Amino acid sequence: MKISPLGALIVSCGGVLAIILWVIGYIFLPNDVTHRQLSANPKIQTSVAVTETNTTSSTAPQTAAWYALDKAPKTLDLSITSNNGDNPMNFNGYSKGALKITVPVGWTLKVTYTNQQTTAHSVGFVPFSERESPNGSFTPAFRGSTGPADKFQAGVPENQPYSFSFVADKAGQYAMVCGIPGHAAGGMWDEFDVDAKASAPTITTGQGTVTVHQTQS
Ligand SMILES: [Cu+2]
Repeated sequence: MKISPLGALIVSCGGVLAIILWVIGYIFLPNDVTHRQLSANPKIQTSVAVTETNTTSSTAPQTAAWYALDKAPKTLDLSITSNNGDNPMNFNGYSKGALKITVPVGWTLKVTYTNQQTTAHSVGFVPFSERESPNGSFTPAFRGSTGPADKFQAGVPENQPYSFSFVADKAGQYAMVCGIPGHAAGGMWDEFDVDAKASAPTITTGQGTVTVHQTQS
């Protein structure tokens, strides 16, 4: 096969041009395109640092507790649940005064109530003398302390939480009751105290008294 001089010239020029372009690219393109300086590139991560999460330590804060200080001052968050325990007439598993929640006078309570049972229930804060009221006639102990009237009186169905808040502005002994007629009398009540001398909220059960320090996360 005969090679034409013109063809040889074009191929030669093409080769020279390619070499020139490669040199220009090598010098002027940024490092992350050419990877010519391996030491200037980030090292490939070959191991993952393990961060200690401390979830099982006995000193870990009890973030799952149903009570916590709110971010707002002098405010206690309560997550009250009527669970599917042996006794359906319960608040967080406690009934007939087995639980006592105490707050200093003037504190605000932010209450979220969840009923986990198929039977309707509710929660409200009433005078201690009404803790076993048989007919469901209750008086709010504080302004707004029985929450929405319809929910308190008729109860709420399973897993439809509702919230309300009130200011515990008068010292004394009170009760947390279910508003459904017969339920409080059947044991669905626990104690709520407003203490003029207390400096922090406390939760008292058969296991002792816990001072609430943990802020809601
Ligand atoms: Cu009830």
